[in-house]
Amino acid sequence: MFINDVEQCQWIRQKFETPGVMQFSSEEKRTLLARLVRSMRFEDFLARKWSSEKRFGLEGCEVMIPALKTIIDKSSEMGIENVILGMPHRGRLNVLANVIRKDLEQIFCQFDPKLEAADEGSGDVKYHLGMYHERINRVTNRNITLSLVANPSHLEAVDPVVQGKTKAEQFYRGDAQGKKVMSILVHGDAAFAGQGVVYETFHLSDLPSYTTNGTVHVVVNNQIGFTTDPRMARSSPYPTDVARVVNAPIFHVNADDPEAVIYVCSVAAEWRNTFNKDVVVDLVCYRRRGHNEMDEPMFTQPLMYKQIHRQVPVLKKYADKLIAEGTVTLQEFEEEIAKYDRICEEAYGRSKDKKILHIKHWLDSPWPGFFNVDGEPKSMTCPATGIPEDVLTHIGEVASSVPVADFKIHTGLSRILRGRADMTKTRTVDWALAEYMAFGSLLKEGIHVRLSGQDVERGTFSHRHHVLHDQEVDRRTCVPMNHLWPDQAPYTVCNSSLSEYGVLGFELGYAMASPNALVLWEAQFGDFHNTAQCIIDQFISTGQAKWVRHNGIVLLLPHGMEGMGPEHSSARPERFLQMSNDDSDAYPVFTEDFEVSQLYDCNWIVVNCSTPASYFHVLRRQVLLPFRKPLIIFTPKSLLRHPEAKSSFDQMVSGTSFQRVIPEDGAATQAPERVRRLIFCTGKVYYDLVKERSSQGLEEQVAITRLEQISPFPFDLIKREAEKYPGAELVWCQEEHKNMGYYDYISPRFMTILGRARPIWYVGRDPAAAPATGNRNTHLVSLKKFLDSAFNLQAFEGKTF
Ligand SMILES: Cc1ncc(C[n+]2csc(CCOP(=O)(O)OP(=O)(O)O)c2C)c(N)n1
Ligand SMILES: [Mg+2]
Repeated sequence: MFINDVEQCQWIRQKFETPGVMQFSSEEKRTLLARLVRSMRFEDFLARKWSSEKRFGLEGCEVMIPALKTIIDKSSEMGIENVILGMPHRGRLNVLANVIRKDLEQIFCQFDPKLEAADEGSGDVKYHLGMYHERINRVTNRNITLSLVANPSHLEAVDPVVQGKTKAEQFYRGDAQGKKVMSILVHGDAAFAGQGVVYETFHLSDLPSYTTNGTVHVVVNNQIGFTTDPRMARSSPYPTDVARVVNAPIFHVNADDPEAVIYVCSVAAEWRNTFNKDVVVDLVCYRRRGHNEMDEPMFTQPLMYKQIHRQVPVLKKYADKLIAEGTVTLQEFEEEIAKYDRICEEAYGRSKDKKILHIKHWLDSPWPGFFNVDGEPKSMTCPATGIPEDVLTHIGEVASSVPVADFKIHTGLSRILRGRADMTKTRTVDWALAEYMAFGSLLKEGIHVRLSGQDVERGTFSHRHHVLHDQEVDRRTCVPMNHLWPDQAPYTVCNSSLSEYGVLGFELGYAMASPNALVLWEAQFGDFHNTAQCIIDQFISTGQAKWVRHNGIVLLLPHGMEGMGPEHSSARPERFLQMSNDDSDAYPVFTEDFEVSQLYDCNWIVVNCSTPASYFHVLRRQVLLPFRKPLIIFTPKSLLRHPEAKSSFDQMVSGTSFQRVIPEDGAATQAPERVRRLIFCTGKVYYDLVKERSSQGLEEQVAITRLEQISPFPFDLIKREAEKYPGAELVWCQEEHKNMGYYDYISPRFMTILGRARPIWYVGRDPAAAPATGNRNTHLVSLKKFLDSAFNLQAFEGKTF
């Protein structure tokens, strides 16, 4: 035990060291036996019917089912109404059947190889799917909602997702103490010890904006193998090490002693309810079969498995005990078994009638009212994202003020606020103010906004300042965004722990809970997202395809080549674009709702805004769309303070909306037929290009058009732009290296939309291994070199494509 709080230690001591604490009524013992019967006979049934199928059975740790049910019963008794579970493969089908109570035929039909998938994405294997179920808890007779969050193979990746969803459910219910909503995380012993995200998740448990007020963790610890020596249970090393690091109590219990297991589980639930802290129950068990049912464990562990095969199953042991002490008769026990076997057989019969697999039956987070009854968006339009001028002005005024009395802010900050006041008066915004306008206006419309990440309150680049700190009173803070309107939705801005994997997973889970929120995660610098790659690959890019679950999470990834070295430069746009599912070779049909239907069909949206107004609109569009898609935004660094990177209120007022493409609007448009070159670009390089064009006096010969939305690709608008300048050479210019950035993504799409009749020439940095040089001079030389090529009108003469 690694608890240094005396009260907590005494509490635990009293629970375990008081003589005779572990007393059960015969009713409780019979319930335990019945639950063990279900647990064991479920696995037996699957083994009999589908002997050559993987199911990751629970044999050896059948007690996990009564263990989880005890935690739920006890928590329900203490007032919990909603339990969110995350768990890996081991025993998952059994948990679905016997804890969550998924219909058995729904589970059994998944074993039918002929089951046809409804057209709802690419799906997932049966032991990854999620589930949501509202029912009456039989023991407490109270309503309880149980959900099991869908997860990928990647062990433990679901942990922070479950925590985020739990936090959100608590938040929306005003359950600040976690008395109504809680999470349970089940772990394998090896994954629990080895996967760093376990630690990242535990670490969030003590941070105010991330705590779920305690989680009960259950470890299925089959690592130590089979032993009859009870001391082995105490020497199980791995979970203990993890618990030591995270300072949570860990209760080891022998899984062959069902009464001890359920006692420990009820103590764990009580601990959580009493102290609002995490707790670990380590079920020390063995694994009767191989890793999966197709594995032969005797290949590698012959002696251990000889012993395991001699081990009497826990159900038989416990039944013998209860029969011997007279709590049940042999006949009652056999009837209990026969009853459950019959239930399984009948469900099996019904499962054969199922011909179609609907993944939506396995949805873990339904959003009632958001879609129509068929689960489709209610419309295929997106309202204009502009807002009335007085709303902009009001937000600007609050953003430049200190809305509480006697609050002394830093003089440097006063200067920043004065700057915001001036911008508001002159009807302009910079990046930070545009973000304020987007968040503030959504809050007005009842949309909860949550921004999380390292140092997001101030902003990595010290531009945001969403939390004001009193310079004279320690820890006195003020969030002006929460002082906009009396009946606004709440704004949460929170500095996270120094984690990407855990925190991004958490925010994704938070965004799962409700569609009526804007949930954003900001990376300190864009490249740090790669330590959260598993969340991006396994959940964000693929989540909807696998689990029919929409998610509107926004990733803010600071990006830009500014001579800062190989890191802190690139948010790796190429990676996101490579995972975008819009077809590069299919010439689209330009229907009236092309823009929105393209968004509906894609797996995520990738944008790189060049103006504050663009950023404002895309944030608002994210919530106004009639469906949810993850949004990846490459955000600027130097543009945060660039004098040209400002937008007028005119670009944000009612009637305006997000422009996927911002066409050239200067001198070149006067006589487009005379334009020699049309440069397409995205993001910050636009400002370098405009400056260079002006210094070379090429405004009439060269047009510059910006892609604000890169994916899904704005085929329609690109076509229009290219046609506007029939005599122009088309160039794609990017500041990233050729094998990075956007080029590989945009190039085939340009070819498709241009019918391969005109080339799109590349201008940018040469291919490279590292995303940016560490040498400032090399950076500037390569910048000059590609800007020269961009305006060298002879550069591609005579070249073929
Ligand atoms: C991140 C990750 N790495 C590797 C694997 C492959 N893998 C699947 S199960 C497993 C063993 C898990 O052991 P444990 O956590 O003890 O669970 P058990 O199967 O013993 O219940 C491994 C390595 C995986 N699924 N995820
Ligand atoms: Mg294991």
